[in-house]
Amino acid sequence: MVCPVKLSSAGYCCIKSKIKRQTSDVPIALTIAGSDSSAGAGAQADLKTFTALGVYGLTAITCIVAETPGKVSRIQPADPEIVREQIELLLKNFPIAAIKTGLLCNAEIVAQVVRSLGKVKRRRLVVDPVMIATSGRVLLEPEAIRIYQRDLFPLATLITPNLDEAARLLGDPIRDLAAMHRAAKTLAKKYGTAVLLKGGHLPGPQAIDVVCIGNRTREFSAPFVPRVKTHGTGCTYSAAITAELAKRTELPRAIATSKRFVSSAIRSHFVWKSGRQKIFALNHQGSGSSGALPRHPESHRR
Ligand code: PXL
Repeated sequence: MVCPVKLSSAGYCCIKSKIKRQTSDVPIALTIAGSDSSAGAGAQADLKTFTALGVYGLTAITCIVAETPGKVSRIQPADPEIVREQIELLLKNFPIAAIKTGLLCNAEIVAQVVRSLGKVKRRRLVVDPVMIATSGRVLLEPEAIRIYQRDLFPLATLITPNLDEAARLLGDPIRDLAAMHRAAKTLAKKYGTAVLLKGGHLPGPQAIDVVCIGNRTREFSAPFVPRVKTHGTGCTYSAAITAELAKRTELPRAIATSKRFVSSAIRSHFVWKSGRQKIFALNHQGSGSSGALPRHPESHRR
C-alpha cells in the first residue's frame, strides 16, 4: 500500500515510509568578495541581500577587513590559492546561476579570479569594481586595476562602477548627468559589457544612475535619502542584481528591481549611538519581504 505523499518544509517526500529527497529549485548565486567585520558591505551584505531576494548564497572570501562603517582598520588578503579552491569547489558542486565579484584586494587575487571564471560557460557575471571605500581609502593597487580592465571586465555581463571608479577608469572626472551618459557609453564600448554607472554622489534630490546596454543609455532614479551615512550600498546593489539574474530576470528589469531594493534598504536603515557619534547600517530586510525588521522612525523623513 502506498501512503499519501507528504511534502515537508525540508523538502522530504514520504512514500512507503522511505524518505526521498526532492531537488530544491531555489536559485543559487556566488559572491567572490571580502569579509566586512561590520557586516554592512562585502560578502556579509551580499549574503543578506541574496537571502532577502529568495536566492541561496555561496561565498568565496578574498580578504578579511577589520572595519566599522567609515573606517577601515586593517585588511588581510587571503592566499590566492585558497581563493581558487573556494571558487572551483563551489563551481564543481553547485548549480550556480549567477556570480558577482566585490573587493578582490590585490593583483594576484584578481588574476586568479579571472583564471577560475574564464572556464565558466554561460556566465551571468556582475563585476563591482571595488577600488575606493566610502571612507576614501584606496582598496586596489594600479596593477590590479590593469588586470580588471584587460581580463575581468570583458568576462562580465555587467560592471557597476561609481563615479570615482569610472573617473579612475577613464582618466577624467564626471561632473554631471550628460558626462555620465558619455562615460557609460565609452566604458561599455571599451570593455564589451553592459555598464551601470552609479551617480549617487552627484548633488541633487534624486540619486540617478545611467545604464548602457549595447549602445543605448537610460536612467534609473530614486529619491536621494539625506543624512544617512550607510556603507555597503554598492555591494548591496550589485548583489541584488546578481540575485535577480540568478532568477533569470532580464538585465534592465533586474537593475530596476535592485534600485528599488537598495533605496528601500537605505530608507529603512538602522541607527545606533556609538559614543558621541551615530552608527548607521542598511536594513536588508526592509524591502517589504515578509521578514521585514522594524524601520527606524526617522526613515520616513526626507
Ligand atoms: O563598500 C566597499 C567594500 C567592499 N567590500 C568590503 C569592504 C568594503 C568597504 O570598506 O570592506 C569587504
